[in-house]
Amino acid sequence: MIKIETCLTPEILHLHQLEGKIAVVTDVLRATSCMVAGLNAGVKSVIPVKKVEEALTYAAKGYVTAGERGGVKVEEFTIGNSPYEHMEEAYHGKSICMTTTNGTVAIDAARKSADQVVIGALLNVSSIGRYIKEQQKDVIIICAGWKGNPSLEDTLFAGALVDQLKDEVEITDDATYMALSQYQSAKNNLSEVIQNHASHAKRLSGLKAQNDLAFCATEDYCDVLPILNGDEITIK
Ligand code: 3SL
Repeated sequence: MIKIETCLTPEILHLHQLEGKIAVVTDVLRATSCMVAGLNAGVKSVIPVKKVEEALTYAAKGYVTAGERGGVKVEEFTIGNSPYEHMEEAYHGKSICMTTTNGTVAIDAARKSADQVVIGALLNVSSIGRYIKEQQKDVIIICAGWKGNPSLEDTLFAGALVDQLKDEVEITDDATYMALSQYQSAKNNLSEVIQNHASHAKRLSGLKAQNDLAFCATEDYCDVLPILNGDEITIK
């Protein structure tokens, strides 16, 4: 049976073993939602990097650059971190180099030892579920959280994924069980729960990003499976 565990924040990733596992990295608000939505719309690939300076070296080579610090677009970048920007036609067929406060940091941590890194959001949760059933490998869900703290929206994604897999996986830690029960109690009004209770939703509302909140809370908006290959995330 597939074993599944959840790391609620990258700060405690050192307590988990990633070798041989599929790491599903999520940052529902908003990094992985941007990646999923952009790739689904026609973006060719996403290159996640940890630092703004690194992204600027891609900018110098003519790449589109995207991301934020403190939720706000980095001035020199082409676009910020709204999924609506990532879906714009201007970026179809292009590779986007992206750096964000938590999401790309979690991807960077996962890539060091996981067997595969797949990018999850509520937007593509069923597609991830199907892939895991196909692969029959152990899984770790890595939630990006916010600056070392767990976040409600990423925990809900973990629960949504486990809910789909619950008859076929062995839950090996309390965090996964907590995520599953949190999701099961919120699943009929996910968007409201996220908008009313997630601290990052409140932060983003202050930045006038309310439209992103409802979009990122949409389960199964699309059916794509973004996977990290080398330095690039592409759709399988
Ligand atoms: O922390 C992150 O990686 C971002 O997704 C944060 S924000 O939603 O763009 O503020």
